[in-house]
Amino acid sequence: MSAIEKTMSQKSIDLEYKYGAHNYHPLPVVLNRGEGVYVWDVEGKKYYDFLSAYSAVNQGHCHPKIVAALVEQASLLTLTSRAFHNDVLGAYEKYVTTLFGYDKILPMNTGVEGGETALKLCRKWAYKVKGIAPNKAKILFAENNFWGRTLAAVSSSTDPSAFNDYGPYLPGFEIVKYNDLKDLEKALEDPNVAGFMVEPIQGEAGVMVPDEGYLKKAYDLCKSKNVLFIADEVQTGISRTGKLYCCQHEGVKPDILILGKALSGGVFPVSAALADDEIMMTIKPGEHGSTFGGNPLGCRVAMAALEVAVDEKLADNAEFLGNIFRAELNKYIETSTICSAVRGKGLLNAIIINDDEESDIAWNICMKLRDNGLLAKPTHGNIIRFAPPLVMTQAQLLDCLSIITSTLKEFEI
Ligand code: IF1
Repeated sequence: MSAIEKTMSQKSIDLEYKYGAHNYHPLPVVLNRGEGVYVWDVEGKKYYDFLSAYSAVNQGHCHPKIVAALVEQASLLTLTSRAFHNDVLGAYEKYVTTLFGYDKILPMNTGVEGGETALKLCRKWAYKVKGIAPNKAKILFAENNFWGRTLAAVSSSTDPSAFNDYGPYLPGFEIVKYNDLKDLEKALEDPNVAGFMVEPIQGEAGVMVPDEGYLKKAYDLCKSKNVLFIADEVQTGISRTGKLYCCQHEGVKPDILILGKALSGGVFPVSAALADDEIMMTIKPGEHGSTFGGNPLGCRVAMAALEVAVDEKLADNAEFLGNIFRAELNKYIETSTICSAVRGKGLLNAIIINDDEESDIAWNICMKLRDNGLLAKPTHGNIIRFAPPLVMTQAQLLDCLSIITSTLKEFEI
């Protein structure tokens, strides 16, 4: 295609290809505007966003209340580092710990930093409180977990595309089968186990929803062995699954709760680890932190994002619309030759294309969805994740269901 014929989108894509690392394979669409459940590409085409930046934009794109908080604080004070106090952090900490029911919060930036913080708290607690011998603490993770891209995160991964060629790996991590209480119980026999970190629903693994009662029983097994239950709610938190955080569906209060993504409504990187004092106070001044952690800009944005989630009852809306979404898709699946299941909770859902992981049918379906005005992306080959912003109306959801089912029909055999 000559330079003259190149579209604006293609020009942007070419720049990324030439000057950026090739660490992603994005859907070929170039976005330049977002508002609520919609995004627009540089050619002016409008789409429903059915990924929400992997559940970071639960409050909808560019929510006016969150943007206003960003703009106002950005003109006052953005960053002091934790070398000094600022007038926003304490108010933020009080608001979040009260809302989630914990003694304290350790503020960080990205979701994986929240996970790293939780694991460091777990190890500190293991040595200072549980009394495990130095450097002997073990932490359990679920098979097919995903909690980020750091060396600790990939050291706990069972996905070769996540850990290949990144060794040597961090020791002291062990894997148990997800949604398998027998496997967890067996692993907990080791007195050096200090924690079990788990996603209440495994997002990247393909929206794997465990059996009803798994989280509560897993929590109880951990408590029976004085092991910390650590919930990674970076993707399932902030109203996505129909509760403020997903463990609440089973009345489980994790010993350490990890939040990120929609904690800031997708406006600024904000994450956190929440815990009660017995755990949180094991880290002393100077033993953990980050330049941006607890910065006033991120704190103001996060408070506004949480207020939106609560005031606009996003959890109730996610629950209500999620039930409609799964019911309608289950009707479609009854007569589908390519779609074998839909699963999820609230507005974190996925459909399974009954094809092997290697086939590109899910990718082709997402390309056609794009042409039809809806953006989604496959996870692991034959699974398409559907996670719109939680501000969606019933009418918009029904419109999206019509786009999804009519697009799937184009691929029926
Ligand atoms: C990528 C996946 C999703 C997460 C959970 C912690 C983190 C994530 C449950 C780390 C991040 C993101 C990372 C992003 C794509 C996306 C993703 F496909 F990678 F696996 F959502 F499923 N815990 N997930 O889902 O948070 O450090 O990224 O802020 O790396 O490609 P982060």
